[in-house]
Amino acid sequence: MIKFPKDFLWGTATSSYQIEGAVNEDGRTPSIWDTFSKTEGKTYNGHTGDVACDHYHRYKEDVEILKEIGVKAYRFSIAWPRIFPEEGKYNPKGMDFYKRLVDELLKKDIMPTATIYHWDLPQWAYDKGGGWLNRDSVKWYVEYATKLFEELGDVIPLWITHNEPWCSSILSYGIGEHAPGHKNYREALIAAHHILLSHGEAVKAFREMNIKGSKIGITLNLTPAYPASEKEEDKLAAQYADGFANRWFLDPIFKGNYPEDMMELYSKIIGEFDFIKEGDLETISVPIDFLGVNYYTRSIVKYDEDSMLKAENVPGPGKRTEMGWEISPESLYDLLKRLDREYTKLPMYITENGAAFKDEVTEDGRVHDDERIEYIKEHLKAAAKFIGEGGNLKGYFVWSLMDNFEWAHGYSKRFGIVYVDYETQKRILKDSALWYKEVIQKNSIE
Ligand code: NCW
Repeated sequence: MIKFPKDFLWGTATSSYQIEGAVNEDGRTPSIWDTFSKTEGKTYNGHTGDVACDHYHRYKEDVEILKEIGVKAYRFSIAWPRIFPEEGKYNPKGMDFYKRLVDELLKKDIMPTATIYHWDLPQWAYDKGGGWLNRDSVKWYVEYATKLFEELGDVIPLWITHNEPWCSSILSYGIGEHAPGHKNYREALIAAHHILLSHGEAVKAFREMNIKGSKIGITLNLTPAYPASEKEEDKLAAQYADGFANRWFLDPIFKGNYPEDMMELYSKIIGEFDFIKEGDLETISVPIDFLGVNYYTRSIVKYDEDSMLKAENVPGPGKRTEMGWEISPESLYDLLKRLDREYTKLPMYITENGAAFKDEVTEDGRVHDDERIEYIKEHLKAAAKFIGEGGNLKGYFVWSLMDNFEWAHGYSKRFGIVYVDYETQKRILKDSALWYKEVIQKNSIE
């Protein structure tokens, strides 16, 4: 039996566009994900978030489920186009939804944890020069974040400025798999820079408002990279893969600079870094209160002279989830140790960890998702090992509370510990939810 610390924060996570639906209600205007998902060929079978889990109307039932599972905290995100449906135009009706949600959570003694930006950029912001490509996006974001702090600042103990900037920049502007679907590496790095800058400016605004009792941080998706062999060239490939996925975001936040090896590599691809202005890195590296870590998988790479990053992914030996991601709990341990050693002694939270598997409702009306239980258990063991060695890990949020709109994969990938029947919107607690409930109750794993 492995015990967790007494105050360990057990939670689950979701995001607005993935669960809410109600895309035209109470003054909300489209986000880039509405546009992207309605563009032919961008999402699996043309799926959109129009209805999703209909959480906008069913939030009370969903909070009831959270209570049933016994979570201490719930991480959700706020939809920017509900709060500012147009540039500079605040929409109190949109804010009311989150006030109702937070009230419901507090009534049930569940700590609200809010992500300010989980990828649903207002379409109006995109229409003004490409969204995050425009340096004004920083100003728009800070106006939005400040409004959230004014209205909900002290009732939300944990604020997360951004979810996975790697995804909202590289995957969205460089690889093109996510909205807005650009494939331009220079743009990807401009977007990443403005997103990081908006993070720093929002932290500054938060500090100036002196919000009592609440803390602010950022969530990064981190993918440890390992060389395929002991060869020096494979080690170099792993160094670049690490720079690409991890250091490009960790270094500016914790060290106040972009990694030099990556600057050199990238400059050959994108030319001048003229979008980095004086003082930007000071802003990006303003002190935060905690780091959110989203961990799903690792990468193994070998040297490839012809690829942009000089690295080519090779499949690892472990089992894979439905996303095709190799399961590697020991890499979570390596990652946490490395963060502690090289970057920060601040509190860390695993703000997302979980897996998509082929879930089916069986004749007994249940979902026997043993693989997910195994996945979560092994990752919790890795987390516990880190804590046992003195690591400052304060909580763990399963991705996700319930099955939802998995971006470009539509509804074809199920990450939930609660099953959603999209025809009827019926929720069924999977075996993993029942198991997680016991873990929380006992504050330990077997
Ligand atoms: S795609 C992605 N996700 C999933 C999404 O549903 C959620 O909104 C995100 O926060 C599940 O959790 C995050 N993250 C991208 C992770 C990149 C992993 C890279 C694998 C490379 C082999």
